Amino acid sequence: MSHHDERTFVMAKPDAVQRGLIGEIVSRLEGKGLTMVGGKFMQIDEELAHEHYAEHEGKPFFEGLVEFITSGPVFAMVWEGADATRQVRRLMGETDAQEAAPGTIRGDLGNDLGHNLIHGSDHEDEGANEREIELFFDDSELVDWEHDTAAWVY
Ligand code: RTP
Ligand code: MG
Repeated sequence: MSHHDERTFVMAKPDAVQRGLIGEIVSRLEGKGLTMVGGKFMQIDEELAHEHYAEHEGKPFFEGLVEFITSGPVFAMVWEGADATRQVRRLMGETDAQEAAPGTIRGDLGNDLGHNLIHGSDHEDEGANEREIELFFDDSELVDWEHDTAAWVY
């Protein structure tokens, strides 16, 4: 990992998997020049869902959120690049897919607030990226590599 790079946790949610949009999501992050350093197709269990969304425990939408995220397989990923956490959030768009701007993943392809295709670590929550990466991946599952290209790949 080069010194200016950051890693962030990303997930294609169950709706993205069901709709065949894993490739599209990966494509958009690749297209931006970010680098995938980890990825696994998996089923999230109740316990992992509670841990991952712990910040929302007790909120009225929490149980529905857990039910959704455990409803089918997801594709969990780690992406690397300069300012990667914030860059991914920009590509994702707003939480409510009905309000998200066209051009963003949620704005172009997402259905609504609950079905918004993609998760990315919150760049406003200090350390959330590292915490989430640790929750989903062992170090041995992450690959240290660099695009053998010029500076525009960040
Ligand atoms: P995520 O964590 O899934 O990447 O989404 P986010 O940061 O954009 O949004 P966040 O506030 O962390 O909320 C997590 C997920 O909970 C659902 N949600 N429902 N008022 C509601 O009913 C409500 N608010 C949030 C969304 O599906 C959101 O992705
Ligand atoms: Mg969030």
